Amino acid sequence: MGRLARTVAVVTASRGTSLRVVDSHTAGEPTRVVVHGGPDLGRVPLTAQRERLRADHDDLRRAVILEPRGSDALVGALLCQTPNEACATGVVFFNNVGYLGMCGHGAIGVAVTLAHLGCVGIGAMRLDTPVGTVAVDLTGSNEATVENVESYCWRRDVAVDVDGLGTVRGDVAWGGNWFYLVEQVPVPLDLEHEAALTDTARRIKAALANQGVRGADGAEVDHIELFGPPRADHADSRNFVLCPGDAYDRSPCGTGTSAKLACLAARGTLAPGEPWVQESVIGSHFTARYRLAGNGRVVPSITGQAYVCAEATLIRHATDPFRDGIG
Ligand code: PYC
Repeated sequence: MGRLARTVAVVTASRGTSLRVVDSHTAGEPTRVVVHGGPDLGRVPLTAQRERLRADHDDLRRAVILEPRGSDALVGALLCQTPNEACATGVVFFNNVGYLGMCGHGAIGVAVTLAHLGCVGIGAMRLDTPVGTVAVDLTGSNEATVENVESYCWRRDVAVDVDGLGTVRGDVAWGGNWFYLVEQVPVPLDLEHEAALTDTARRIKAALANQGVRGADGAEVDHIELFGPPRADHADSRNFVLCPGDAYDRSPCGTGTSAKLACLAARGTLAPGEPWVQESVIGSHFTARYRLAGNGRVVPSITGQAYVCAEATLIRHATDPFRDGIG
């Protein structure tokens, strides 16, 4: 090793831990893929890896997502081993407050990132996640279709009394995360009303929790999805999705769009194979379709575009009081 390289190695080692990340955005929603420096979680099922990450390495999530290295809007994706030979990689998604089941925009971001790194080519791959394997078809260096986990409408027209809003009705559905989907909201779905939309969604979420509305197996309904008419002629609907941790999804939300398809299928208003164009609150789009799973559930496919926007080394200096993020 030359003198300069030796000096660099010593300086780097004295800094503490570093993580290699690749940032992308999918329809405006950021994904930060941790490609090097994460913990070895073992070659065990992804549910167990997620629990190990949560129990023993939550500092990684905090360092990657929270300020001063990240932001509340970020979704992190830790690439990990998978016992499933059919999968290109395992992936655990996380955000500013915890861990996600699946993440549709994130899966598109991971596929585009893997291609950017030269790890995969254009074509089909599978990703292993804590809620099941998903198939990803990378159709170009910036476009992919994710065939998500089976999705279903769990309860239709569930009424809750919401502070300041009165009675609100919505469906509870699974799309890889739990959603409450509301068709009629008194606030326009525009960015200039972001604060009011966030407040509305937070009140609805609190009402669900207080009034005992939960998903299957008592799961918390932690994503709120509000719908309104689209702006673009080619779109079918516009949404605003509040994620756990109170950041709104800049994309139309892949798991939220999956939940929407499940509800449309349950109501008989969208046929298998028919396209559904979901617009986000920032005006970006996903095109979605479903096929029937044969058990009353649907298998959604979500197509979207992602762009790599940064490659970086996150440095967590040993003496940095905010090496694990702020908060
Ligand atoms: O695209 O599924 C999604 C998602 C979940 C949370 C943020 N984005």
